[in-house]
Amino acid sequence: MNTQQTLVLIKPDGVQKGLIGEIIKRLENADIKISAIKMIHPDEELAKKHYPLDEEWAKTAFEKTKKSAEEENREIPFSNHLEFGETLQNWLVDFITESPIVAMALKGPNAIELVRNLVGATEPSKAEKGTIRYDFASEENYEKANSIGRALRNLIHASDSLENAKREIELWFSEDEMCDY
Ligand code: FUP
Repeated sequence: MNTQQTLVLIKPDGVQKGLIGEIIKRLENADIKISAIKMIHPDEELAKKHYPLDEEWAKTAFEKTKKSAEEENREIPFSNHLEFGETLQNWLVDFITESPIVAMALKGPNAIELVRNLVGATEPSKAEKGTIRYDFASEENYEKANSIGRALRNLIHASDSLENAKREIELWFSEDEMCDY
């Protein structure tokens, strides 16, 4: 069994919509265990550490956003991933510092992929039915968010790799906050 750890943040929209219990229920029903949990209103410094301006990250996010715009014959006002990355980081920092969030360190078999599958695609309107993003945020899409200059309100962040899971868990939790049972 490939036990992995992952970090989930229930973003401000998830907390505001009263989805904390529903999200935890779906995770626990999928054999995911909570190793640490807290509600926290992050400041700008913590938010920037969570979303560091990394070139690879900016490239991947830019490609996804560009692809979605091209498929819908829309223009996006960014010429390259670096320009996009800076703007996206600001949007994301504004978003996750807006109001309290719930941070969780999770553990379970293939937890990284499993949790991302439960969460669904980045753009909620394109997420599969039955995923958290589709079921509770399907009205949200890149066009709406990009056109008014804000981050996608897509309810959840979930780590996308072993390396990021480790970095993110260490950022949000200290050793003594981690529990085993
Ligand atoms: P994900 O892998 O689902 O976390 O998504 P990405 O790494 O592609 O993007 C990181 C975060 O930026 C996601 F929450 C979505 C958000 N984002 C926007 O808000 N607008 C964009 O145009 C692109 C990404």
